[in-house]
Amino acid sequence: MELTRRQLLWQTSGAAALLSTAAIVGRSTVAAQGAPPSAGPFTLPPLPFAADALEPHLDAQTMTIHHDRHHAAYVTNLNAALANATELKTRTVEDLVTNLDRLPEAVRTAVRNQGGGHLNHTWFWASLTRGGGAPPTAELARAVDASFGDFAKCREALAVAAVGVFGSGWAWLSVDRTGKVIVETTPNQDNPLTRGNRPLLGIDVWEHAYYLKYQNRRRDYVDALFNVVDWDVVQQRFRAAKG
Ligand code: MN3
Repeated sequence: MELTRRQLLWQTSGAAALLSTAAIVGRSTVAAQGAPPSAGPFTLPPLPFAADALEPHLDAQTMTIHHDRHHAAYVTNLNAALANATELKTRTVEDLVTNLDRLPEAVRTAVRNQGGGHLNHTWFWASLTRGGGAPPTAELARAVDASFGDFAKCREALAVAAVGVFGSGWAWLSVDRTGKVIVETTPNQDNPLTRGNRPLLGIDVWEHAYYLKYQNRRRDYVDALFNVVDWDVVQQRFRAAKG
């Protein structure tokens, strides 16, 4: 389990991503968990913690449904969409989402929605941990201060962006093309990689992520989520994005 977690840390790095993405989306991790074989090349990675590990902030029932049904559906649908696209099935989902505009039109929307859903959720689970992590330090802290003033203002900007997403989507802490740390939002299951940015932390604001416990109180969910963010993981992603 620890190995899985460490592999997940590195998903946004260049060379490291190429090495680890197979494990993230992959056969070996799931096989080790005894999961049933998937019909396609993409498989559902197990949650890197117990479903109740993030209680009381994120409840076990929401986590179970979110992972076992919603994330699983993105994987199933992605495999179905690419069933006849032999040349695409060998690529990583990160690569597919990054190069969306170069994909055949017949599969582009499916990769955007289902591939994006698979990728976004894989990263999401990996950025959460029981009890949360210490605030950013070192180079990430300096970059956050440079962009937002301080960490509290950064968190507030991210929360405000998350609350402001109309309908379903994500709020992100990302690194833009110039290396600056920014807050951005994407609709549906779009990912900043498609814009050329590097995501550090995504906040899922689809209602399936919070409605059972928080109903329409999205801000309460976002504030609670900050209690279980693993900022060490965010920092690792920042280093990889800058590297
Ligand atoms: Mn979700």
